[in-house]
Amino acid sequence: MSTPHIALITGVTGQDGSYLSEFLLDKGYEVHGLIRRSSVDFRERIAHLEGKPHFHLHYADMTDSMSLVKLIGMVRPTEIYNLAAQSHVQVSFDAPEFTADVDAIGVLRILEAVRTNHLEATCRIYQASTSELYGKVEEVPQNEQTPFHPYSPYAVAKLYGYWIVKEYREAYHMFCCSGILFNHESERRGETFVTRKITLAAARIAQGKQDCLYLGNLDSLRDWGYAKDYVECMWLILQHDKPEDFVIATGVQHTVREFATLAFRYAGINLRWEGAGVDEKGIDQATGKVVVAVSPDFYRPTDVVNLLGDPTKAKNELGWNPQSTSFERLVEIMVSHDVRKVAADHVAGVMRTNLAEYLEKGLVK
Ligand code: NAP
Ligand code: F7E
Repeated sequence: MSTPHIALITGVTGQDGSYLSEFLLDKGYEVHGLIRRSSVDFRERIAHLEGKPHFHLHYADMTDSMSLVKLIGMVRPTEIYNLAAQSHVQVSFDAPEFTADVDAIGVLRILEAVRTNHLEATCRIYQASTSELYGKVEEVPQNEQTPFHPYSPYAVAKLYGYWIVKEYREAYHMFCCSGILFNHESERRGETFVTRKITLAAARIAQGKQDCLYLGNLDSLRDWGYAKDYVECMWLILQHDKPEDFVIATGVQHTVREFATLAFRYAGINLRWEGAGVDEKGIDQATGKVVVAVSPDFYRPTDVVNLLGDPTKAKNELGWNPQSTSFERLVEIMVSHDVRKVAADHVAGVMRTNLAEYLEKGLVK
C-alpha cells in the first residue's frame, strides 16, 4: 500500500492557504490546517471546505512552540507548507517584533517540531519565502543567484526563515525548501494589499459608493501573478527529486499606476493622469472628477520599487508555466469579482465593517 499523503498547512485561512487546500484535496491528500484563535471568525476563505471529510482544522499558533510540537506529533504530516506569516510589509514597520517572532522564529519552531517528533526523514517542508528578500534590488531581473538586500522588517524576518531552512537542509539532510515567490494576487487577496485595494475601490467608485482612492507610490514596479497558479508550484517544489529553492514569478512587470489604469477601465472608468509625485491625480475622463489621489500616509520608510522575477529554473526543472494567467486576465478576474461583490453587498444591505471606507480616509494602511 502506498504511503498516505498528509499535508499540514500553516496559514490555511490566508489567500494562498485556501487555494492550496483546494489543490491538495483535489489530489487526494488528507489536509490539516493550523488556525489561531481570533475574537471574530476570519475563516471565510475556507468556509466552503469545512465539513469535508479529508479537511481538518486545529488550533495552534506560530508563536507557541509547544502547540506546534503537539500538532505535528499528532498529524504526522508527510508534507508541511509553512505559509503562516504577518505578511503585510507596511505593517511590519509598526509591529516589527511580532513580525520577527512569526516570520523568522516561527520557521525555526516548525523545523524543530519536525525534529522533536523524529520526522526528518519522512516529512518534506515548504517555506513561503518572498521576492521582498531582493529588496533594494542589486540586479534586474532577479533569479536564484541574485544577492539579497532586505528592505523592511518583514523582509529581514523572512531572510532568517530562508537561511534557517537552508541550514537545516545541510545540517540535518532535511527535505526543506524555499519558494521565492513574487507578488501573487487574486479575488481572495487581503483588502489592504495594493491590488485588491484598487480593484475594490474601482468597483465601489463605479457604483457610486466611494469618491476617491488614495494610494502611495504609483511608480512602484511589481511582477504580479495569479495566486491559484502559484500554489501548484509550492506542491511541485516538494515533489522534485532533490530539495532546492526556486524563484516563482511571471517575468513581466507593471507599475501600480498601470494596475490602477487597467482596473478602472474594467470597472468602466477611463482614467487620465495629471501632475507628479504627491500631486498626481487620476481623473475620470467622462466626469472630470478626481478618483485617484496620492497620500503620503501610504509611503513606506523604505520601499521596494523594482521587482521582476526570472522563473527560468521553475519552468525548466518543475515544468511550471509562468504565463498561464496574463496580467490583463488577473486584473479582469479581480475587478469582475469585486464589481459583483459590491453590487451584492448593496442588494443584501450588508452592514459589515467597511474596510474600504477606512482605507479611503487613510485610517488603515
Ligand atoms: P495572508 O493572506 O496574509 O495569510 C497569512 C496567514 O498566516 C493567515 O492564515 C494568518 O492567519 C496566518 N498567521 C499569521 N500569524 C499567525 C500566527 N501567529 N499563528 C498562526 N497563523 C498565523 O498571506 P498570503 O498572501 O496567503 O501569503 C502566504 C505566505 O506567503 C506568507 O508567508 C507570505 O509572507 C508569503 N508570501 C506571499 C506573497 C504574496 O504575494 N501573496 C509573496 C511571497 C511570499 P489569520 O487569518 O488568523 O490572520
Ligand atoms: O505593495 C505600493 C507599495 O502591499 C506593493 C506581500 O504579499 O508581496 C506583498 O508585499 C507596492 C509597494 O505588496 C499603496 O509601496 C502604493 O511598493 O501590495 P503591497 P508588497 O509590499 O509588495 C510580497 C512579495 C510579500 O512577500 C508580501 O507578503 O505598492 N503601494 N500605494 C501601496 N501598497 C499598499 N499596500 N497600499 C497602498 O495604498
